[in-house]
Amino acid sequence: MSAPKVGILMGSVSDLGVMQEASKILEDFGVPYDMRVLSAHRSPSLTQDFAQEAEGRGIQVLIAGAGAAAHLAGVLAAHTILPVIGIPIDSSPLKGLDALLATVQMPGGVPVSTMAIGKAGARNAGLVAVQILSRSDTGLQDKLRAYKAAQQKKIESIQL
Ligand code: RP5
Repeated sequence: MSAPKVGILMGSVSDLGVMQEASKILEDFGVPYDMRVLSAHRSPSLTQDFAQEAEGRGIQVLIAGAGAAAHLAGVLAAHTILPVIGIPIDSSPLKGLDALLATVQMPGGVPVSTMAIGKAGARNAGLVAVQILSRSDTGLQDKLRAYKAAQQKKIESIQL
């Protein structure tokens, strides 16, 4: 198996159903990834270690999903220069609005590129990771063009 180029992290195994939308995209584009449960609150030192070691392992992008008081993406961003894409997960009574604000409202200097709440956000996180990697990979550029063309074809084929 090839070395992972993307890290997919989630705060709890209960986030897996959402985060698999990101991993499916990476599989479709043939991008190797390392997917793990890492909690900013429940396993802070493991989270820090992962963030600090990721770049040296050849990982180029981190995708992090968490719900409620969602600090995972921000904590990862604090410990790495890799781009971090955050996904707010709708796992709390506030249906992800809490996670959205916690993920998107990073203080200046520590960016987290925040996607939409839930599955659409996870899917788009996978696509943004592919877009970042595609800047130095023409094969991925071709696959992204084909992905866009397929979406357009689907719309064109709708007959009401
Ligand atoms: C967050 O709390 C996780 O990312 C998850 O979305 C939420 C609930 O976690 P569990 O109590 O289901 O483990 O940290």
